[in-house]
Amino acid sequence: MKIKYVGRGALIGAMSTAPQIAVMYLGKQIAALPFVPYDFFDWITPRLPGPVITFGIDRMIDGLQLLGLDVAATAKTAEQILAILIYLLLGTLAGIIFGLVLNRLSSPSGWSAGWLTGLVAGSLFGLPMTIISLGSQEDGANAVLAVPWLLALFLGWGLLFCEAYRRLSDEPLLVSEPAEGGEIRSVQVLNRRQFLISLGASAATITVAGAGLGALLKRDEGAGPEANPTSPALLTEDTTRRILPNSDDPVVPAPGTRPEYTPVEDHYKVFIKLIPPDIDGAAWRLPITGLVDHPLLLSLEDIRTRYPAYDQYITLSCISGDIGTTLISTTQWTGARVQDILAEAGVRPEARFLHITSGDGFYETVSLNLIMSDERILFCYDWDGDPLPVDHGFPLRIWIPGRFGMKQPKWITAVEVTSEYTEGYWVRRGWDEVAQVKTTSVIDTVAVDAIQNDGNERRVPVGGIAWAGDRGISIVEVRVDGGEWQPAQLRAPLSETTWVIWRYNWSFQPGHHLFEVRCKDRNGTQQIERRSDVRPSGATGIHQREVNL
Ligand SMILES: Nc1nc2c(c(=O)[nH]1)N[C@H]1C(S)=C(S)[C@@H](COP(=O)(O)O)O[C@H]1N2
Ligand SMILES: [Mo]
Repeated sequence: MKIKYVGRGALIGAMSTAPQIAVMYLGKQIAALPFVPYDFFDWITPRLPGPVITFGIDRMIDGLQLLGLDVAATAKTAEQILAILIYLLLGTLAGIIFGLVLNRLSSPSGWSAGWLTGLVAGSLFGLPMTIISLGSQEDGANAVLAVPWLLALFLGWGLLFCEAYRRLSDEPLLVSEPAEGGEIRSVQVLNRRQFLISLGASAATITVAGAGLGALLKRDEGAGPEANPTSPALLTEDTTRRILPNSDDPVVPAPGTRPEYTPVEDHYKVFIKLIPPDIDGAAWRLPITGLVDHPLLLSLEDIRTRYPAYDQYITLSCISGDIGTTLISTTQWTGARVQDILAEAGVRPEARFLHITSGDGFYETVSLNLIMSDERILFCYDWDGDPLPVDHGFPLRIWIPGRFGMKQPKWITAVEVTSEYTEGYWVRRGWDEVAQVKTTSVIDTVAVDAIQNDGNERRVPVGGIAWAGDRGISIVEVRVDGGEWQPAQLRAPLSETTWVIWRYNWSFQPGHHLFEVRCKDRNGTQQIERRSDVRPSGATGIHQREVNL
């Protein structure tokens, strides 16, 4: 009996929630109105214990890899789908709970005010959701429109839910039309069935139409910095004909090696929110406050023009990437030295740390000792000669050589100079405090379709990357089928802070083979061969590739 009620509540809950999601999505695409499934997901994830999130992320990455998908490109989409499913589940759960309550209330008079019950149910579900959603909106989001919009959507949800529940209940719950005659029961059953079918059909129609229209109207999410360029001159630079500093190097990458310079649109992306903050570059100001003699309030133009600009080819990598990860990319970064900006602010002697906060709620603490000992640390505003893309931290992000991405905030909104240490966003969730990158090497290709004849020998180009952050790479070695380690050729890197492309010409033998690679950093320190997991300090181990020839 109870099971039946639970099932009914779940069904109607889901049927009321699906079209609501679709209409919300439409509102988001047309008028940038709040989309509660994303807001709820972004609200709940930082409140879950760190291991739960990282476990979820790991399983998702595993799943995507199992499906043969490019993790860097699909992780966000998968997360967004997950957010929608979670919200649908929430609506289903609300349906179950309200359904059970309604059954309790369905004593003779309890139902006479069906619409009132609907409004109450809608408010009970909608009020917390509205508060969460409004709390997550960026400054400037239109609350004047958002509040009535969400109110209408949730009251509508409650009315639809209660009306459908009443109509589908076995007992004639609403007594305003008393049953007459003997065959009324079968008529009711027929009505219920018809009603269920038409409810399902309308829910499906609204869902499909809303989602489809929404997808059609999808606002161009990448339009941010391009839409209001702060430095038009830089946009005219032709980046397709960029001449790389090592273009005359004799070591040619083995065919199938990843591009040495990652096209910006292919650069891996990691961020905590489902949708990155879209900051207005013209209105944005960076406050530098705390233990300084002269607090600063800098515009993007100030940072571009008041301090010398430095270009640096940089490889960035995510600590959550396993051995052979795709969460690593290389581009040219441009910015001002953090040392130069702090010199103008005048850091007081008792200051020890920079506390950096971001537009998406991310935060990280950087030690002043580190900053004062490394002039290369930059506040960056350009990538590949153009303003940072929205996804990559427009208008400003920091670069700290030799550290994983998790220590390097994007979308910086404030810098406070302090004497107090506070744990950064991911440190608080159990990841390494220092997050120094691990020395790593990867086999990208065993290019059997590019065999070269070298005298009597047939040689197969094998190649990939090696990386040790700013520690550089001195040696890469390859071994086949557990034999001797053989040195590979190294291509000059784009800079001392990028990966190195290596190549090894292996003399062809048919059969099944195991290829392995290892490397040493510039100091001669061997990469750690022992296998360890990504958490908490980044993966170690030897990358392998099996090939059937
Ligand atoms: N504000 C903010 N900064 C952030 C993050 C974030 O979620 N929010 N993610 C960090 C992590 S974990 C990584 S790996 C890098 C990724 O930078 P990218 O997306 O530009 O490649 O940004 C770092 N900076
Ligand atoms: Mo990361």
